[in-house]
Amino acid sequence: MKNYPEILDAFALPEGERTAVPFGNGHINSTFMVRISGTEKQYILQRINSYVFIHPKDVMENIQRVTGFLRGKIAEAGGNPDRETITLVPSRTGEACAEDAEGQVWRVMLFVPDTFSPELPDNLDILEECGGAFGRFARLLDDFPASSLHETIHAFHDTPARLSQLEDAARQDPCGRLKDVQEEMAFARGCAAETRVLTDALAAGKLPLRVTHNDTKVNNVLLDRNTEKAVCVIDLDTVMPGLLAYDFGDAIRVGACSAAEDEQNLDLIHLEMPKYRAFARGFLSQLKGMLSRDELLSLEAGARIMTLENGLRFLADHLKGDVYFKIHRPGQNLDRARAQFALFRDMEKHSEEMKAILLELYEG
Ligand code: ADP
Ligand code: GN1
Ligand code: MG
Repeated sequence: MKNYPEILDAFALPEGERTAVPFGNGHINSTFMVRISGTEKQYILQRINSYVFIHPKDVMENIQRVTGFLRGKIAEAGGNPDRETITLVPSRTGEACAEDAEGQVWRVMLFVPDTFSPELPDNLDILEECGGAFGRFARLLDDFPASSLHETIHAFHDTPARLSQLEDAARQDPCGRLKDVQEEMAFARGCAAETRVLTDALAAGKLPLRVTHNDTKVNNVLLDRNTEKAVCVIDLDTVMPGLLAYDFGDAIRVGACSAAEDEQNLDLIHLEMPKYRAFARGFLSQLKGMLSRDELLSLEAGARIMTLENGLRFLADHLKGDVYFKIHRPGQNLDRARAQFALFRDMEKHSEEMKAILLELYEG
């Protein structure tokens, strides 16, 4: 009996005894940390979630192109590309991924050693580092041709479409859960106008499409265990054309919240302005001279809209029977939805203050 998934043998790895243990807290992929006797190096093995990513080869092509580009920029700046971006380990046949007997697609990357990914950081320096990491990511990819990337999940941050998907889930109500979420459904429907803020601005040509990460939870940044400085942005499956507001907003949703994403006591949930400021300072420090006034102020809308959007997505998944986001207890996606809606309501109260901080940090 092997103590690792068989597919590991398909990759160009050193010989030796292998062990793989489940790793990390992602909601989407299945992640293992791999050790091989006789070598210091460690690896990350991941099974790409085929329900979420229906074209995994497109995902891998995007990651190869984007990390290839980043490696060049990092090397030019005198950095270490093996540490500052993801390094894929090819399969024995030279592919970026390998398929198992069930048709599931797997990949292997270098494990970035001596790092940690922050879950709910209270430390403002860590938040500023996370902001800096995602800001740097946007800056380094500023001259990458965004429209040449695959759209790995169609309409990923199309918030009005997310509301429609929630309505579809409610109409089908496959698990009979709709009757218990009437209040949340009413709240979601009341936010229809709000869902259109970013999509309307994009359609009106007010905001540029960039290469964005699109899944900027702070646990998708690795920080150095000793210095607590940002090292690397990971989880590149959703890198595709998008708005900078998505990346800023989704990070604020998690990083500047007073409580966990699935907090059940809604009284504990609010936006923490010092955390917001710290993340924004790091983010904007990397983007000097790149942003118009409209794009700068869109970041505030991004925080609210990404929070609302995740609420819509969690609620839809609760209705569908938890088919998309991994859950660790029954009702967790409903808790996540309620928490996002509570945070969204609190963010609305801080809207003007959020904008003032952006202006002060960028233009002040
Ligand atoms: P998911 O899409 O499921 O969130 P991630 O790619 O974010 O998957 O990986 C899950 C976790 O595994 C991360 O939060 C991080 O802790 C860890 N991880 C992933 N890739 C690496 C890596 N190359 N080096 C070190 N840790 C990693
Ligand atoms: C998922 O993969 P992970 O856990 O970093 C999701 C994000 C959500 C997030 C909510 C591909 O992120 O969009 O915002 O969960 N990723 C995908 O926690 O759907
Ligand atoms: Mg992740």
